[in-house]
Order: sequence, then structure tokens, then C-alpha cells
Amino acid sequence: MKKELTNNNSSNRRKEMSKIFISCALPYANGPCHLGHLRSTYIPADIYARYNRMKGNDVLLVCATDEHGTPIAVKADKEGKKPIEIAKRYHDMIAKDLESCDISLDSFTRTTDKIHYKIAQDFFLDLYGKNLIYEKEIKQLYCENCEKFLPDRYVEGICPHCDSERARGDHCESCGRHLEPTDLINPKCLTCGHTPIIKESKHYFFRLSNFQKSIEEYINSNNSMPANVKNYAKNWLKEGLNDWILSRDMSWGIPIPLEGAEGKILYVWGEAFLGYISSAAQWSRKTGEKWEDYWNDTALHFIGKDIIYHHALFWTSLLEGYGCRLPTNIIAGEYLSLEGRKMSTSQNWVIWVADFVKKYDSDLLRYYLTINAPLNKDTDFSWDDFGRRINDELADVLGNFLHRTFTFTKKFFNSKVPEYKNPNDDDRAFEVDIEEIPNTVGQLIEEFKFREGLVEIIKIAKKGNKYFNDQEPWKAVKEDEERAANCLYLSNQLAKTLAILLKPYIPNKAEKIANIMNIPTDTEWNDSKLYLEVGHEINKAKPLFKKIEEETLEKEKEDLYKNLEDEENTDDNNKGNIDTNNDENNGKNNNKNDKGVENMSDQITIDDFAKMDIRIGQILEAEKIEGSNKLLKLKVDVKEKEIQVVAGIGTRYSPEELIERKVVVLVNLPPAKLFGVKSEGMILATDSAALLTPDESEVGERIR
Ligand code: B3M
Ligand code: ZN
Repeated sequence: MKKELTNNNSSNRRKEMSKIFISCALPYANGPCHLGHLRSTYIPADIYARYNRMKGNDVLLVCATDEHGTPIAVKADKEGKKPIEIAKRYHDMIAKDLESCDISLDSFTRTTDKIHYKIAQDFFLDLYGKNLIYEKEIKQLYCENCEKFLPDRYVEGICPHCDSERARGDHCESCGRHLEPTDLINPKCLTCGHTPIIKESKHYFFRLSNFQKSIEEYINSNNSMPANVKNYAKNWLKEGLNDWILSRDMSWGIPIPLEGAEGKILYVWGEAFLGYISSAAQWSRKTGEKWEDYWNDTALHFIGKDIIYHHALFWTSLLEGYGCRLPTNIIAGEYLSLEGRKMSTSQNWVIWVADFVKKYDSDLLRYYLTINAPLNKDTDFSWDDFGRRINDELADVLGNFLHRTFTFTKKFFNSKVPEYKNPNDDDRAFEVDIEEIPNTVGQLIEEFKFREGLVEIIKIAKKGNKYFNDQEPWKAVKEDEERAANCLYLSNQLAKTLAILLKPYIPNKAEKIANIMNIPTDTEWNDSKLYLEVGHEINKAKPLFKKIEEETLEKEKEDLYKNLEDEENTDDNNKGNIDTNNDENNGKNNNKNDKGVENMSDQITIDDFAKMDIRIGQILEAEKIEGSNKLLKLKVDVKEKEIQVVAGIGTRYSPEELIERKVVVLVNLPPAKLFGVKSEGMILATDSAALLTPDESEVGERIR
């Protein structure tokens, strides 16, 4: 006799199994959330948290806004506001963004909360008392006009590595290198434009180098650590850990709680981690439960890949020094680009969460950002691909399966789950698939393979459609009612299983499915293995997934490209494609580490390269695209054919001077529309839109 799902299964609930502390990286309170944040960190953490709650585990999911650091202080200066006002503005926005996507945080606090100051200062004092922090005089830039030191973003100058102007005190956007303010050539105070002098100043250093061995051991012995985190960490460890500066000369931040340290604050990366703890501590105050019980059982950090170094090496060393249990695991989501270009908030090449959810159900975003690629791979958001997946997968596969199940049940079986008798081979095989799917998906989620789990769900829905087609219940109901009944019995069983397995991924839609199915919405994961009883009555079907129209997608793309245009017309000193506004990532002491990140992430195989069909072409026709300063419509001869390409070189070349010019063209891109104009390839050019000049090659020649 099969166990059945009823409205009072809650009494059979299993007792709590483990307590799991889950943190999401703390967003800087200097801008709202964009899709990249969600993809790398918040959606994966939320899927994992929801799944574990459904497994009967006790989860504490924490986050906070990271409210110190120079970007916020600089923004405040620019707007003539106090940093705390800026921080509050974005804290509120981010809280809304996360809520709008159903990120089920148990606690979302701020690093400017009083208790955070105390926890961070006590932590510092503990390490200082253990002689793990020491003082040293170092040379710093000082603006005599503003009477202040100029750490990080307070100063700009020429990059000593690549000569790019307007490199910041901590980072050069052009070459991506980490800098010290004193490395800059011709530095200028960002506030007043004066040239700073060099002045000695006392700073506090953490003996990171002491922890080389123990952190190596920690990383090497962790068998469940995702490969990307482990590999990055191992590579950096090979280069050796250097002591790490923990203080700054500035006023916005947490004061160093020592005599003689007046005017000095904790470096933002020296206290932000404690935000995980101070958020949890505030939750404890409210609930009376002990967050330590969670931390000491299982502690997981979900982060973006740019801060693997900080978490795997700094934070773990700080914890080790403090004498605290190290995190059980660190899960890092990689980058999201937008329509093939690196996201850039300063160039407005970005989609803000708030804008997205105004127009689309947030579950569509959760779905797309999860299924689009494994977490440990960089990936791209493109409107066309988004539309394709929503339409082909959610609407045509999942939605269709559910809809036909519900409508047939209503039409032929009076909305009641029919009997299941004398199953045929197809029925039996399908039944096995349905029985296996909860474990398959659960296992994948436990291994942080969120995409793979979701792919399995879509696959079984696809199988469901095939099974349904093969059984032809619309015909069978007239000739062989038992066969139609079996088909609808099993289809309803799968629909119920899907309603439960989809909960961690797309909680709203899952709830809607459960409502139609007339099953409880507070089901646990293993309830998906229970059967709907024969005769269980379902409710009327409602449309679950609406298709996104081609025109809607076109409009989105147009608006996005327009952003870029507007931005380029007003601001041309930021040509790098690097996201700039939200990162104060450069706590790393030596720039070799930065290069380590770049190299590893950017490598491709020779096979990847061979996939690109790059040819010499010749421009036959060129014209401006209305409404755009940058885009030109080109007709290009690549010998075998003529193709139409939209190229962003209009600010540099006039259409006339392009005629007959030889160019380098990537010809095997899928056709796309830019500004409503079809584009069948890509003309290769530099960041500054300069064309490559292949004078000595023949039209049609392939580049390898
Ligand atoms: N505030 C944001 C980032 O670099 C930074 C994270 C802190 S986590 C302790 O992605
Ligand atoms: Zn100044």
C-alpha cells in the first residue's frame, strides 16, 4: 500500500536533523542589486536554504549590508551627504530587492549596527592581545589641503603598469591590477584635486603569514569544497600568504579600539566578515536561540568568485587566530555578463533587480539565472536566451505538461485523480522515473549543483509530455478507459512531485501549482514521494507560465542599448568593461594574486578557439542606424556570402570611409537583432572601436 499525501502529513514530520548556518556575501550599501549579485550569491544560497528547511534541517540564513569603505564615503562627499545617509538609502533598496526575489533571509542587518561595532572591535582586540596583530609605520599619501590621508578610492593617478589615467588608489580598471596608493604616478586628491605628499603613518597588520600551513591543511582536507574555490585558494597559497594591513586613516568606519590609534579605523575587509556574526547575533537576541549552535554544526558561505581569496584565506585565518571553528564550506558563484559584455554599473550596462521585477515574475529570473549555467562557470544574461528558455522550457515543457494534466483530469475524470490498474510497460517505467526524481534532484542540490537539479526537473517534465503523447488519453478514454486513467493517475503524481521539488527554485510558481493540485503548501521534500490518493480532487487549472513576446524582448534590448548610448554620450572616460561601483576587493596584499584570478578564469582551450570562424571580409555598404550614434549597419563580403553586421564603430568611423575596407569578422555567431536590425556576425575591433587592418590577406581567408 502506497503512502499518501494528505492535509495532515505534518504530524509525520521528521525531527530536526542538523543546524545549518548559511551566509550570503554582504552587498555594499552603495548601489542596488543587479542580476549579477542574484546569480552568484543570493539565489543559490536561497535554493540551498529552502531545500534544507524542506529536509527538516534547521537553517539560519543571514546577511547584512556592508556599509563602510571608501566607495560609500566618496559617494557621500560627492552628494554632500553623510555616509550613513547613503548607506541607509541603499540598505533599504537592497532589502527590497532581495525580498522581491523571495530570498528567505532570517536576518538582514547592517554593519553600522551598534552590536556590529562591538563584535568587530572585540574580535580585533582578541587578535591584538594574542600578538597576531602588530603595528608598523608605512608611507601613505596625505592631502595637506583636505588634511587627510588618502587611502583606496580617495586618490587617483596614472597606473604605473599600463599608463592608464585615472587609476584608483587601490585598483587600475584598465589593466585590472591591484595598486597601493603610493604606486600611482602623479596622484591627485579626489576631493580637491591637490597633489598629496607622502607621510608616514602607523598601521596595524595581521600576521596572515603565520597561517600558511593551517589554511593549506584546511583547504586540502576539505573534500566537498567546490573545485573553483579549492583551485583558486591552492594557487594563491602556492604564492605564500603575506601579512595583511587591517587599518585605514579615515573617519568613516569602525574605530580601532586602542590608545594611540585615534583617527584610524578598521579596514572594511577587516570587519565585514563579522557582519555574518553580528547579523546572527541580532537574530539570537530576537529569537532567544543560539546562533553558535548553527555555526558549530555546519557553516556555509555563499559568495561571488571575486571574493574567494578573502573568504578562503583571510577569513579562515582570522577565525583560526580567534580560535573558532572554520566554515564547513565556501560556495562561489561566478560572473554574469550581459548580452556578451562585462556588466558595468558606471556604463549603465546592467539590469537592476528592481527594474526587472516590475515587469516580470521574479521566479522567471530565479529560473533563468539558475538553469543558464553551472554556478562555477561564468555565464551571460541575454534577453533572447531568457525569452527562449522561458517560452520553450517553462511554458512549452513544464507549463504544458501541468496544464494538460489538469485539464484532462477535469474533463474526463471530473477533476479527480483516477484509479491505477493493470499498468503497461510505459506506465511502470514512468512510475520508476517519478519515484527516483526526488532523490536525484535532492542529491544534486546537496552537492551545490543547482542547475543540474533543475535540468533534471525539466527533463522529467519533458518525459511526462512524451508519456502523455504516447498514451493518447484523449483517444484512449473512448476505447480503453483504464489506459487513460493510468496516464492521468501518473501524470497527477508527477505534477504533485514537481509542485514540491520546484519549491526551492521557484517558490511562487510552486505554490500556485500546489494550490491547483489542492495539496498543502508547507510540504517537505520527502512528501514528494507520497502519492495522491485515488479520488483526490484538484482545482481548476490556471495559466502558470505566459510566453514572452518577441516584441517585448526586442524592446528590452533596445532600451538596454540606449542606456549604453546615453552613457557614452555623457561620459567617455570609462571605456573599460569592468564593473566599478561595487567592489572594494583589493585587500589582497600582493598583485600576483589578482593576476591568478584573471588568468585562471580567462583561459580557454584550443578547441574553444577553433570553434570561432573568423574571416577576412570586405565592407560593401555602410550606413548609420537611426537613433544610435554608435551603431552602423554594414554589408560585408566574406567570399562565400554577403552578411549583414551591426557594429559599434560609428563614433570612430564615418560610413563613407568604411566602404571597401578589409576587416576581420567572426561569422558563426547566431543572428541577433541590435536596435531592431539583424546582425549576422561581429566585426573585430579594439575597446576604443579601432578596426584591425588585415591589408595583406584575401577576402574570405580564415584566421586560425
Ligand atoms: N561587501 C561585496 C563584494 O565584494 C563585499 C562582500 C563582503 S562579504 C564579508 O562582493
Ligand atoms: Zn584634497
